[in-house]
Amino acid sequence: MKCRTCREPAIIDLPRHNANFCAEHFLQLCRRQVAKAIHDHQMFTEADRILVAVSGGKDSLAVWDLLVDLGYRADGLYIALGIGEYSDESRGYAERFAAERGLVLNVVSLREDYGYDVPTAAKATGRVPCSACGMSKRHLFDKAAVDGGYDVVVTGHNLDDEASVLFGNALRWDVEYLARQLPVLPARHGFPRKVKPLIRLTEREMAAWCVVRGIDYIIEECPMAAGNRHLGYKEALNSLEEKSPGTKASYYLGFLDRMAPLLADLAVTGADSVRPCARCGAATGVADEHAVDGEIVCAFCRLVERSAAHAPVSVDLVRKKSRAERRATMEVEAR
Ligand code: Q46
Ligand code: ZN
Repeated sequence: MKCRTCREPAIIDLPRHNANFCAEHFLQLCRRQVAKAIHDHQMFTEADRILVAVSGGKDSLAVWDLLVDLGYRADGLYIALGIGEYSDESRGYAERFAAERGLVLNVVSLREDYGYDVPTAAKATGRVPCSACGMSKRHLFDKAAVDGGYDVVVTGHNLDDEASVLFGNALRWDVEYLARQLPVLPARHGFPRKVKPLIRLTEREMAAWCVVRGIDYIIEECPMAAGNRHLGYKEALNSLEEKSPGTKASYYLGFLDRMAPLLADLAVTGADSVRPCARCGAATGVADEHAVDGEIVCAFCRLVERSAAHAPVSVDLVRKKSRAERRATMEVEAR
Protein backbone atom coordinates (compact mmCIF):
# COMPACT_ATOMS: atom_id res chain seq x y z
CA MET A 1 0.00 0.00 0.00
CA LYS A 2 1.66 3.21 -1.18
CA CYS A 3 0.82 6.88 -0.72
CA ARG A 4 -0.87 8.35 -3.78
CA THR A 5 1.14 11.55 -3.46
CA CYS A 6 4.70 10.44 -2.59
CA ARG A 7 4.75 6.62 -3.15
CA GLU A 8 6.09 6.09 0.43
CA PRO A 9 4.34 3.43 2.58
CA ALA A 10 0.72 4.42 3.30
CA ILE A 11 -0.92 4.41 6.75
CA ILE A 12 -4.55 4.68 5.65
CA ASP A 13 -6.70 3.62 2.70
CA LEU A 14 -9.56 5.92 1.70
CA PRO A 15 -11.79 4.01 -0.71
CA ARG A 16 -13.96 7.06 -1.41
CA HIS A 17 -10.89 8.82 -2.83
CA ASN A 18 -9.78 5.55 -4.39
CA ALA A 19 -6.37 6.16 -2.80
CA ASN A 20 -3.98 5.47 0.09
CA PHE A 21 -1.99 8.07 1.98
CA CYS A 22 1.11 8.33 4.19
CA ALA A 23 0.75 10.25 7.48
CA GLU A 24 1.96 13.54 6.06
CA HIS A 25 -0.24 13.50 2.98
CA PHE A 26 -3.25 12.26 4.93
CA LEU A 27 -2.94 15.30 7.22
CA GLN A 28 -2.60 17.50 4.16
CA LEU A 29 -5.82 16.03 2.71
CA CYS A 30 -7.69 16.74 5.99
CA ARG A 31 -6.41 20.32 6.12
CA ARG A 32 -7.50 20.89 2.53
CA GLN A 33 -10.97 19.48 3.11
CA VAL A 34 -11.47 21.74 6.15
CA ALA A 35 -10.09 24.78 4.32
CA LYS A 36 -12.45 24.05 1.42
CA ALA A 37 -15.49 23.77 3.71
CA ILE A 38 -14.56 27.06 5.45
CA HIS A 39 -14.02 28.81 2.12
CA ASP A 40 -17.01 27.40 0.18
CA HIS A 41 -19.48 28.21 2.94
CA GLN A 42 -17.78 31.42 4.12
CA MET A 43 -17.66 30.12 7.68
CA PHE A 44 -15.19 32.63 9.17
CA THR A 45 -11.99 34.53 8.52
CA GLU A 46 -8.71 34.88 10.41
CA ALA A 47 -10.06 38.09 11.94
CA ASP A 48 -12.91 36.26 13.68
CA ARG A 49 -12.75 35.06 17.27
CA ILE A 50 -13.83 31.41 17.31
CA LEU A 51 -15.30 29.38 20.17
CA VAL A 52 -15.10 25.59 19.70
CA ALA A 53 -17.69 23.40 21.43
CA VAL A 54 -15.46 20.75 23.02
CA SER A 55 -16.74 17.43 24.34
CA GLY A 56 -13.45 15.57 24.82
CA GLY A 57 -14.33 13.24 21.90
CA LYS A 58 -12.32 12.87 18.69
CA ASP A 59 -14.31 15.23 16.47
CA SER A 60 -14.31 18.29 18.71
CA LEU A 61 -10.63 17.92 19.62
CA ALA A 62 -9.71 17.28 15.96
CA VAL A 63 -11.59 20.35 14.71
CA TRP A 64 -9.97 22.53 17.37
CA ASP A 65 -6.54 21.16 16.46
CA LEU A 66 -7.21 21.66 12.73
CA LEU A 67 -8.32 25.27 13.16
CA VAL A 68 -5.30 26.21 15.27
CA ASP A 69 -3.09 24.36 12.78
CA LEU A 70 -4.62 26.37 9.92
CA GLY A 71 -3.83 29.62 11.74
CA TYR A 72 -7.20 30.55 13.25
CA ARG A 73 -7.72 32.04 16.71
CA ALA A 74 -9.85 29.48 18.53
CA ASP A 75 -10.67 28.97 22.21
CA GLY A 76 -12.67 26.02 23.57
CA LEU A 77 -15.74 25.66 25.75
CA TYR A 78 -16.44 22.48 27.67
CA ILE A 79 -19.80 22.01 29.38
CA ALA A 80 -19.76 19.58 32.33
CA LEU A 81 -23.11 17.84 31.89
CA GLY A 82 -22.95 15.74 35.06
CA ILE A 83 -23.41 12.42 33.24
CA GLY A 84 -21.53 10.35 35.84
CA GLU A 85 -18.03 9.03 35.08
CA TYR A 86 -18.42 9.78 31.39
CA SER A 87 -18.48 13.51 32.11
CA ASP A 88 -15.56 13.39 34.55
CA GLU A 89 -13.41 11.49 32.07
CA SER A 90 -14.31 13.54 29.01
CA ARG A 91 -13.51 16.75 30.90
CA GLY A 92 -10.06 15.36 31.70
CA TYR A 93 -9.35 14.74 28.00
CA ALA A 94 -10.48 18.25 27.05
CA GLU A 95 -8.41 19.88 29.81
CA ARG A 96 -5.25 17.90 29.00
CA PHE A 97 -5.56 18.69 25.28
CA ALA A 98 -5.80 22.42 26.00
CA ALA A 99 -3.06 22.47 28.65
CA GLU A 100 -0.56 20.56 26.48
CA ARG A 101 -1.03 23.05 23.64
CA GLY A 102 -1.36 26.24 25.69
CA LEU A 103 -4.94 26.81 24.47
CA VAL A 104 -7.74 28.52 26.39
CA LEU A 105 -10.52 26.18 27.56
CA ASN A 106 -13.53 27.73 29.25
CA VAL A 107 -15.56 25.38 31.47
CA VAL A 108 -19.21 25.68 32.51
CA SER A 109 -20.60 23.15 34.98
CA LEU A 110 -24.34 22.53 34.99
CA ARG A 111 -24.22 21.26 38.59
CA GLU A 112 -21.89 23.91 40.03
CA ASP A 113 -23.09 26.89 38.02
CA TYR A 114 -26.78 26.11 37.60
CA GLY A 115 -27.60 23.51 40.29
CA TYR A 116 -28.59 20.57 38.05
CA ASP A 117 -27.22 17.89 35.72
CA VAL A 118 -28.55 16.14 32.61
CA PRO A 119 -29.98 13.02 34.33
CA THR A 120 -31.81 15.19 36.89
CA ALA A 121 -33.12 17.55 34.19
CA ALA A 122 -34.45 14.58 32.21
CA LYS A 123 -36.30 13.27 35.27
CA ALA A 124 -37.56 16.66 36.45
CA THR A 125 -38.90 17.77 33.07
CA GLY A 126 -39.98 14.41 31.64
CA ARG A 127 -37.83 15.07 28.56
CA VAL A 128 -35.55 12.45 27.04
CA PRO A 129 -31.98 13.12 28.29
CA CYS A 130 -30.68 14.20 24.87
CA SER A 131 -33.41 16.78 24.58
CA ALA A 132 -32.67 18.36 27.98
CA CYS A 133 -28.96 18.11 27.22
CA GLY A 134 -29.15 19.57 23.71
CA MET A 135 -31.24 22.50 24.87
CA SER A 136 -28.86 23.25 27.75
CA LYS A 137 -25.84 23.07 25.45
CA ARG A 138 -27.35 25.33 22.78
CA HIS A 139 -28.28 27.97 25.34
CA LEU A 140 -24.93 27.88 27.12
CA PHE A 141 -22.82 27.96 23.95
CA ASP A 142 -24.79 30.98 22.74
CA LYS A 143 -24.40 32.69 26.10
CA ALA A 144 -20.67 31.95 26.37
CA ALA A 145 -20.10 33.27 22.85
CA VAL A 146 -22.04 36.48 23.49
CA ASP A 147 -20.48 37.07 26.94
CA GLY A 148 -16.98 36.29 25.66
CA GLY A 149 -17.23 38.42 22.51
CA TYR A 150 -16.82 35.51 20.08
CA ASP A 151 -17.98 35.86 16.47
CA VAL A 152 -18.66 32.24 15.72
CA VAL A 153 -19.28 28.90 17.44
CA VAL A 154 -17.70 25.82 15.84
CA THR A 155 -18.99 22.29 16.38
CA GLY A 156 -17.32 19.01 15.44
CA HIS A 157 -20.18 17.52 13.39
CA ASN A 158 -18.60 15.39 10.66
CA LEU A 159 -19.82 13.95 7.36
CA ASP A 160 -21.24 10.82 9.05
CA ASP A 161 -23.22 12.95 11.53
CA GLU A 162 -24.65 15.23 8.87
CA ALA A 163 -25.43 12.43 6.41
CA SER A 164 -27.26 10.42 9.09
CA VAL A 165 -29.34 13.40 10.25
CA LEU A 166 -30.13 14.17 6.60
CA PHE A 167 -31.14 10.55 6.08
CA GLY A 168 -33.51 10.70 9.08
CA ASN A 169 -35.03 14.00 7.98
CA ALA A 170 -35.49 12.70 4.44
CA LEU A 171 -37.11 9.48 5.66
CA ARG A 172 -39.71 11.61 7.42
CA TRP A 173 -39.74 14.33 4.70
CA ASP A 174 -39.28 16.81 7.49
CA VAL A 175 -38.83 19.71 5.07
CA GLU A 176 -38.32 22.41 7.67
CA TYR A 177 -35.43 20.53 9.25
CA LEU A 178 -34.10 19.71 5.77
CA ALA A 179 -34.15 23.39 4.85
CA ARG A 180 -32.15 24.30 7.94
CA GLN A 181 -29.65 21.45 7.77
CA LEU A 182 -26.86 23.71 6.57
CA PRO A 183 -23.22 23.90 7.65
CA VAL A 184 -23.64 27.57 8.55
CA LEU A 185 -26.39 28.95 10.77
CA PRO A 186 -26.24 32.73 10.38
CA ALA A 187 -25.96 35.02 13.41
CA ARG A 188 -29.34 36.30 14.53
CA HIS A 189 -30.93 38.12 17.45
CA GLY A 190 -27.50 38.96 18.82
CA PHE A 191 -26.40 35.30 18.83
CA PRO A 192 -23.26 34.20 17.02
CA ARG A 193 -22.95 32.31 13.76
CA LYS A 194 -22.68 28.49 14.12
CA VAL A 195 -20.60 26.47 11.71
CA LYS A 196 -19.47 22.89 11.01
CA PRO A 197 -16.01 22.78 9.37
CA LEU A 198 -15.79 18.95 9.39
CA ILE A 199 -18.62 18.29 6.92
CA ARG A 200 -16.19 17.00 4.29
CA LEU A 201 -14.45 14.50 6.62
CA THR A 202 -15.68 11.21 8.05
CA GLU A 203 -15.65 9.81 11.56
CA ARG A 204 -12.93 7.34 10.57
CA GLU A 205 -10.79 10.12 9.14
CA MET A 206 -11.14 12.15 12.34
CA ALA A 207 -10.11 9.17 14.45
CA ALA A 208 -7.08 8.77 12.16
CA TRP A 209 -6.27 12.50 12.45
CA CYS A 210 -6.21 12.13 16.25
CA VAL A 211 -3.97 9.05 16.13
CA VAL A 212 -1.47 10.66 13.74
CA ARG A 213 -1.43 13.94 15.70
CA GLY A 214 -1.12 12.18 19.09
CA ILE A 215 -4.44 13.45 20.42
CA ASP A 216 -5.94 11.42 23.29
CA TYR A 217 -9.71 11.50 23.33
CA ILE A 218 -12.57 9.74 25.12
CA ILE A 219 -13.50 6.65 23.13
CA GLU A 220 -16.62 5.62 25.07
CA GLU A 221 -19.92 6.98 23.81
CA CYS A 222 -22.14 8.98 26.14
CA PRO A 223 -24.14 6.39 28.15
CA MET A 224 -27.33 8.26 27.22
CA ALA A 225 -26.71 7.74 23.48
CA ALA A 226 -27.73 4.05 23.41
CA GLY A 227 -30.83 3.56 21.30
CA ASN A 228 -30.22 6.85 19.49
CA ARG A 229 -31.93 6.55 16.15
CA HIS A 230 -29.03 8.21 14.37
CA LEU A 231 -26.77 5.28 15.24
CA GLY A 232 -29.08 3.07 13.14
CA TYR A 233 -28.99 5.55 10.26
CA LYS A 234 -25.20 5.62 10.46
CA GLU A 235 -25.05 1.84 10.24
CA ALA A 236 -27.35 1.85 7.21
CA LEU A 237 -25.24 4.47 5.45
CA ASN A 238 -22.04 2.62 6.36
CA SER A 239 -23.26 -0.53 4.67
CA LEU A 240 -24.14 1.46 1.53
CA GLU A 241 -20.73 3.13 1.69
CA GLU A 242 -19.01 -0.22 1.92
CA LYS A 243 -20.66 -1.44 -1.26
CA SER A 244 -20.28 1.84 -3.06
CA PRO A 245 -17.52 4.09 -1.63
CA GLY A 246 -18.32 7.78 -1.87
CA THR A 247 -22.07 7.35 -1.33
CA LYS A 248 -22.14 9.33 1.93
CA ALA A 249 -20.21 12.26 0.53
CA SER A 250 -22.24 12.47 -2.66
CA TYR A 251 -25.48 12.15 -0.68
CA TYR A 252 -24.75 14.96 1.79
CA LEU A 253 -22.56 17.25 -0.31
CA GLY A 254 -24.95 16.77 -3.26
CA PHE A 255 -27.80 17.83 -0.97
CA LEU A 256 -25.93 21.05 -0.12
CA ASP A 257 -25.18 21.74 -3.77
CA ARG A 258 -28.42 20.85 -5.45
CA MET A 259 -31.26 20.41 -2.97
CA ALA A 260 -30.63 22.98 -0.22
CA PRO A 261 -30.89 25.95 -2.66
CA LEU A 262 -34.37 24.77 -3.66
CA LEU A 263 -35.42 24.82 0.00
CA ALA A 264 -33.83 28.19 0.77
CA ASP A 265 -37.15 30.04 1.20
CA LEU A 266 -38.17 27.67 3.95
CA ALA A 267 -34.89 28.19 5.78
CA VAL A 268 -35.47 31.88 6.43
CA THR A 269 -36.13 32.06 10.13
CA GLY A 270 -34.56 35.42 10.90
CA ALA A 271 -37.87 37.22 10.61
CA ASP A 272 -39.59 35.50 13.53
CA SER A 273 -40.27 37.87 16.37
CA VAL A 274 -38.39 37.44 19.61
CA ARG A 275 -38.54 38.96 23.05
CA PRO A 276 -35.96 38.90 25.84
CA CYS A 277 -36.32 36.37 28.66
CA ALA A 278 -37.17 38.20 31.89
CA ARG A 279 -34.69 36.04 33.84
CA CYS A 280 -31.59 35.74 31.65
CA GLY A 281 -32.17 38.27 28.87
CA ALA A 282 -31.73 35.67 26.10
CA ALA A 283 -33.76 36.23 22.92
CA THR A 284 -36.77 33.95 23.09
CA GLY A 285 -38.74 32.90 20.00
CA VAL A 286 -42.52 33.00 20.01
CA ALA A 287 -42.73 29.21 19.78
CA ASP A 288 -40.42 28.89 22.79
CA GLU A 289 -41.72 31.59 25.04
CA HIS A 290 -43.83 30.98 28.06
CA ALA A 291 -45.37 33.37 30.52
CA VAL A 292 -44.60 32.83 34.21
CA ASP A 293 -46.45 35.30 36.47
CA GLY A 294 -46.97 37.52 33.44
CA GLU A 295 -43.28 37.52 32.42
CA ILE A 296 -41.65 35.94 29.37
CA VAL A 297 -39.34 33.15 30.57
CA CYS A 298 -37.17 31.18 28.14
CA ALA A 299 -37.18 27.39 27.93
CA PHE A 300 -33.70 27.14 29.46
CA CYS A 301 -34.60 29.20 32.53
CA ARG A 302 -37.72 27.09 33.03
CA LEU A 303 -35.65 23.91 32.74
CA VAL A 304 -33.14 25.24 35.32
CA GLU A 305 -35.90 26.17 37.72
CA ARG A 306 -37.53 22.75 37.66
CA SER A 307 -34.30 20.75 37.60
CA ALA A 308 -32.46 22.63 40.34
CA ALA A 309 -35.43 22.10 42.65
CA HIS A 310 -35.36 18.33 42.04
CA ALA A 311 -33.29 15.88 44.09
CA PRO A 312 -30.24 14.67 42.09
CA VAL A 313 -30.92 11.60 39.94
CA SER A 314 -28.32 8.98 38.97
CA VAL A 315 -27.33 8.21 35.39
CA ASP A 316 -28.41 4.56 35.68
CA LEU A 317 -31.92 5.43 36.77
CA VAL A 318 -32.52 7.66 33.77
CA ARG A 319 -30.90 5.18 31.40
CA LYS A 320 -33.19 2.31 32.41
CA LYS A 321 -36.32 4.38 32.30
CA SER A 322 -35.66 6.19 29.08
CA ARG A 323 -34.28 3.49 26.80
CA ALA A 324 -37.71 2.47 25.54
CA GLU A 325 -39.07 6.01 25.46
CA ARG A 326 -36.09 7.26 23.58
CA ARG A 327 -36.53 4.72 20.84
CA ALA A 328 -39.92 6.29 20.17
CA THR A 329 -39.13 9.95 20.64
CA MET A 330 -35.46 10.58 19.90
CA GLU A 331 -35.03 14.21 19.02
CA VAL A 332 -33.77 15.23 15.62
CA GLU A 333 -31.38 17.77 17.06
CA ALA A 334 -29.67 15.50 19.59
CA ARG A 335 -26.30 17.29 19.47
S1 Q46 B 1 -24.05 14.20 25.41
FE1 Q46 B 1 -26.11 14.91 25.69
FE2 Q46 B 1 -25.14 13.73 23.52
FE3 Q46 B 1 -25.20 12.38 25.81
S2 Q46 B 1 -27.12 13.18 26.63
FE4 Q46 B 1 -27.47 12.91 24.47
S3 Q46 B 1 -27.02 14.90 23.66
S4 Q46 B 1 -25.82 11.59 23.79
S5 Q46 B 1 -24.00 14.42 21.90
ZN1 ZN C 1 -33.88 32.75 30.19
